[in-house]
Amino acid sequence: MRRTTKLALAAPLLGAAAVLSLGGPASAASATAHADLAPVNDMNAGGQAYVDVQGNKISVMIAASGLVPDQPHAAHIHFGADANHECPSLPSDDADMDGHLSTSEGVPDYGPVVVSLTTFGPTDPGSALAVDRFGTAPGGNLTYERGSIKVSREVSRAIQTGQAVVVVHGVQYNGTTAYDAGGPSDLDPSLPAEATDPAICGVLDVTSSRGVQ
Ligand SMILES: [Cu+2]
Repeated sequence: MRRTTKLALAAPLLGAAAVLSLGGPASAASATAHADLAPVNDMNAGGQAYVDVQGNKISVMIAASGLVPDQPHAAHIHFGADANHECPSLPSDDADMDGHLSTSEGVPDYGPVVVSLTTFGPTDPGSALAVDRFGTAPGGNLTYERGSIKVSREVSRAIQTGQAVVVVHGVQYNGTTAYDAGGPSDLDPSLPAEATDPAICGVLDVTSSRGVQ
């Protein structure tokens, strides 16, 4: 219930920010984008992501549910110039045919991490697995809000042209609420695959824009 209320409030707020930016410097391109987050692996999870771009700064809001409760969920914006700008799907993108989509198996679709959606501290790709700085989804619900995240011109442009993808990681394969299955993670063999495999994913579609780039 709370999630729905928050989403209903957030969309107009982001829209208002875009309108206000009309009075800003002509060089500061702005856009708002939205992603419908759908399950990548076999989980009953989903959510919404909103990104507001103002030049080289972005504000991000994510509301998701059905995630593994009380466990860290790495969340990123992914983009690669050579990627498909899509989310991966089973079984076609399951390269090793183990029945699960790993983060690496999705890279041809969504590209590498370009922004780490941490709750505090650095947001660069080097923080992609900073598990102590991501949301933990109390009760399976993830609510994330962070403003003034600095991004490169390339990433700003990728979002403004609908080529960036939001991915929230952390899945459940064996019915427990711990990250303890799926074999070793493809990203960090010291972690179980459940901790890093993608849970929900959505392409950021531009909902309004002004002065692209
Ligand atoms: Cu990611």
